Amino acid sequence: METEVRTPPTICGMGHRMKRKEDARFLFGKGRYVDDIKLPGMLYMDIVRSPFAHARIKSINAERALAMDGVVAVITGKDLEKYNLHWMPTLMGDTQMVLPTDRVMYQAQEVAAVIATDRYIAADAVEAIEVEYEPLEPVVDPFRALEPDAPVLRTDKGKTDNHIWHWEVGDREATERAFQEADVVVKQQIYIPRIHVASIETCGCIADYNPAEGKLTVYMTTQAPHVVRTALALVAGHVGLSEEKIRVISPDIGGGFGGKVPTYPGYVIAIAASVLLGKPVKWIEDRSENLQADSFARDYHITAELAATKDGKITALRIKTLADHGYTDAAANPSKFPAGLFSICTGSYDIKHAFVEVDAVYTNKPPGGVAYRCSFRVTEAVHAIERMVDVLAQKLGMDPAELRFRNFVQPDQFPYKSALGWEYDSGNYPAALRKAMDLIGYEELRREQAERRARGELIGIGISSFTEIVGAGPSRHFDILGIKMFDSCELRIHPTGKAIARFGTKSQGQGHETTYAQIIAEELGIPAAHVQVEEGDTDTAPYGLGTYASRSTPTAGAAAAMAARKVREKARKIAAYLLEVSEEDLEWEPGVFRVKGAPDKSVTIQEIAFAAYTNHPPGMEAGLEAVHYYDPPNLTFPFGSYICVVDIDKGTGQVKIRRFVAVDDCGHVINPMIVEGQIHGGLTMGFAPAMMEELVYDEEGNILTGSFMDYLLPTAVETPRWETARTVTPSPHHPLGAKGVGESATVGAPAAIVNAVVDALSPYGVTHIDIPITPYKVWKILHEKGVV
Ligand code: MCN
Ligand code: CUN
Repeated sequence: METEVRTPPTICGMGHRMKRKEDARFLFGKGRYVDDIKLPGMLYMDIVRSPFAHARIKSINAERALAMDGVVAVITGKDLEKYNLHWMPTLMGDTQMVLPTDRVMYQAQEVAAVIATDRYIAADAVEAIEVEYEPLEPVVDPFRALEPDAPVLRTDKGKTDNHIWHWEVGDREATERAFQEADVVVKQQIYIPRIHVASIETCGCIADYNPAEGKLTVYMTTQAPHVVRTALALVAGHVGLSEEKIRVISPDIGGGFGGKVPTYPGYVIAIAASVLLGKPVKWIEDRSENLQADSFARDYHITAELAATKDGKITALRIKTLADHGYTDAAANPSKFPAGLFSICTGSYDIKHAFVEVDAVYTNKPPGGVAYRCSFRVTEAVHAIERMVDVLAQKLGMDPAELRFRNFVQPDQFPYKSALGWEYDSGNYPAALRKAMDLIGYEELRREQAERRARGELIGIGISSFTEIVGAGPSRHFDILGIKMFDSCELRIHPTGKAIARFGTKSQGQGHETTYAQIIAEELGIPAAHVQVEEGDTDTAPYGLGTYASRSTPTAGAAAAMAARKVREKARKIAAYLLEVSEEDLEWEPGVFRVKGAPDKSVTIQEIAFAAYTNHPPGMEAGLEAVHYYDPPNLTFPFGSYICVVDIDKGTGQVKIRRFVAVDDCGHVINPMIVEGQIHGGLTMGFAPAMMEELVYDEEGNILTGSFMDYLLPTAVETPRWETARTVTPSPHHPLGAKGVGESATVGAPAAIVNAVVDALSPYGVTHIDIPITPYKVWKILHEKGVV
C-alpha cells in the first residue's frame, strides 16, 4: 500500500515531494537564528564554569573583572539568592541550581556570569574571575553512587543516599514463573553510553526586558516555547513576571534533537540579568560548553533476560536498569513516565510476560537524560530487545530473521495490548522484514557468508525490527509539569484564498513550514505554496507543547487536518448559499464544491474565501478560520526493519558497513522527500553512537571527550550509503493515517549495526559488544578471542 496522491502538483497536498518552503531563506543565508538577532544596546553574557566535578566554593572574587572596561556586572548564586532565583525546577520535577551558592556538582557547571558590552570583553572577564574551590570526593560511577559509603550528593534535598527513583511495570511474579519454566534463558549486560547531540547551532538566548512596559521578550533556542513561558511565569511570578508579560520567541533553530528541550541555567541567568539591568542580554554557548554541560542522552546500564521454548518462542522478558542522571533529574519525560517510554521494550514481539524496573541515581555529571532523537528512551528499549533477540538466536543456533518471524505480533493481532500495558495501534512487522530481506538479498548473503567464513573472512549480517511509540498525548496519560500534552493549529483563510496557519509545535529543521502547508492543501485544496506556516512565537501561536518525541505529525499535524475540516464545513455552508442549493447537494473535491449531478455548477475555495468577507450568508459570522486543539486518542506506533551487512578488517579491527537497507513504516506519508531526509539523518544519528560517539569521564569526573578531537562525529566520509524503502500501514486513529517518523531511524539503526558486528564475530564466541564499536574495541576482541 502507498499513500494515495489526491491533489495535483499545483495544490501539492499529501504524498507530493514538495521542495521545502523554508529552504529558500536558508540557501540564501537569510535564516534568522537567535545569534543573528542584534538589539540596540544589547549586552553580552559569558559564564564562568567549574573545573571540578564536585567542590565547595570557598570564595568568588570578581574585583579584577569588574574593574575591566566594558564589564557591566558579575552575577553569582548569592546575587540570585536575594530574589530566590538561584534554584529552578527541572521538567521532571527535580530541582537544579541556576548558579551555586556553595557547591558545584559537575565539571563545566555554571559558577558565575559576566555581563559586558562586548562578547570578547565578557570572555576576558570570565578569565579574570578568581574562584577558590575546595575539591570534594566525586561520585562518577552510578553503581558506586548506590554504595552505602558513597558521598551523598543531594543533601540540599535532605537526601541520605543518591537514589532518585525506582520505577517498575509489568507482572513480576508471572514473569518469574515463566523464567522458571523456560527451556532456554539468556542474559546480557548492555551499556548504552552517554552521548551528546551536537546540533550545528549551540544553545542561547536574548533576554530583552523592557522596564517601561514590564514586558520580557526572550528569543531562545527552545523546542517548546509555550512550556518555557508558563514555567517562567511560575518560577518568576514573584518578581513581577506574569505570563501575559512574557513572550518567548523561538526563531529558526539549527537542529534541536532533544538538546533544546531543557531549560538551561544560562537562559535564566540572562533573563535575570536583563530584568536587573533593564537592557537586552545575549547569551550564546560556545561549542565546548554545549558539549560539556548540556543535556546528555542515554547512560543506561541494562541487564536484560529472555526466556524461550527450545523451538524459539519467546515467553518472557525481564529487564533491570540503572539510569545515571547526573546531579539532577533534568530529563524531559512526561511526568508519569520517569523512564520515558522504555516499557516499549517488548518491541515487535508477542511476549506474554514481562517485567521491567529502572532505578535512577545522582552522580557528579551534567544533568539530562532525554535527547538525541530518542523518543523518550525508546532507543534504549529497542537496543535492548533487538540485541537480546540476537543473543537468543545465537544460543538456539537459529537464524535471527527466522526467530523474529516466529515471535512477531501478527498483523491480525492489532490493536495489540503489550504485556507492559501499551496498546499498539497498527503494524505489519513480517511485511517490513520480508521487504528488507528481499531488497538486500538475505538468503544469498547468508550463502556468501558461509563461503567466506570457511575462508576465515569476517562478514556479518544484522537485523533490527523495531517498534517506535510516538505522538504524546493522549493527555489523560501525558503531561509535562501538569500541562497536558495535546497540540494545536490556528488556521485563517484570507479573502483572496490564501492562508496562515500557526502551531504550538516548533520545527528545528524538520520542514514543518512545508508539511503542515501540505496537510492544509490536502484538506482544503488551497495550494501549499499559499499556506504560510508560523511556529514559535508565544504571542501569536496557539498554546502547544512543542516539538520532540516525533509528536508534531501525530498531534499538531492532526490538529491542522481538523482545523482545516472545520473551515471546510463553514466553506460548505457558504458554497451552498452562493450556489443556492442545500449543503447535502454539494460534493467536495480538493479546492472545489460542486453541485451533485450538475458538475459545471461549482465554486472554488478561493471564491468561497472571498465571499466569507464580502458576501457571507445572513446570520453567519464573517471570516473563515478555525482553531483546533488535538488530543490524540492513542500514540502512533511507526516501525521498521533494518538490515546491515559489515565486513571486518582483521588487521585493524575496522568495521566497514557494506550495505544498510532500511524499510520504514510511518503510515501515510505527507512528504516522501522529507520523510526520506528524516530517515537519512536519523540513520546517520544511529550510526554515530553505534560506531563513534561516547562521552567519557575519568575517576575525578573530568570529561575526557570535551572537544570534537575526542568526541568523534561522523562526516560524509565515514557515513555509509543508506538504501531506504517503505511500507504503509496507516494509523487507524490519526485523521490522516500518519505516524511520526523523526526519530525512527536513530531508534532502530544501532542494534542492526551491533547485530551485524556480533554476527561476524559469533563463530569465535562473541555474544555482545557495547557501543560504540570502535576499531580498537574490535581489534582487542580479535586478539582476545584468538582470531588473529
Ligand atoms: N512527516 C511526513 N509524513 C509522516 C510523518 C512525518 O511527511 N507520516 C514529516 C513531518 O511533516 C515533518 C517531519 O516528517 O516535517 C518529521 O515529523 P515527525 O515525525 O512528526 O517529527 P517532529 O516534526 O515532531 O520532529 C521531531 C523529531 C525529533 S523528536 C528529533 S529529536 C529530531 C527529528 O525530528 N530532530 C531533528 N528530526 C530532526 N531533523 C532536523 N533536521 N533537525 C532536528 O533537530
Ligand atoms: Cu528525545 S530527542 Mo527529540 O524527542 O527532540
